[in-house]
Amino acid sequence: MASPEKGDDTAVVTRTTTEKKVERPKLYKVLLHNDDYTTREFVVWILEIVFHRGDTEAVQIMLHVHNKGVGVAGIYPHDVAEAKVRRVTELAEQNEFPLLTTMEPEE
Ligand code: TYC
Repeated sequence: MASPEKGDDTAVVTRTTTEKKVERPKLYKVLLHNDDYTTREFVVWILEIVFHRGDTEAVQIMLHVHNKGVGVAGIYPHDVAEAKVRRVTELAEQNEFPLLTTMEPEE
């Protein structure tokens, strides 16, 4: 149990060794950005292969990015989000598309 300690006019709460604070891992949005050169087909393929989206959802996300300029491909812990960004960048380069992907902390 946490116990307040006195000593001055500030209450201090300490934790015992058995009381574990459970931290939720911070999550990151992986964003796809629109451009004029990457094909719609390639973006849909990326969403299916890298982000495990079904065909209908992949097309919806691609169209959202195409129309709005940016969109969320998926939300992951930091290391997973980083790996997805690297994989998309690698596949885009191999296929000579300028497709840009970034990550940002979720609220
Ligand atoms: N705007 C591209 C086109 O019309 C399609 C596109 C969609 C490109 C999403 C990038 O992240 C993107 N061919």
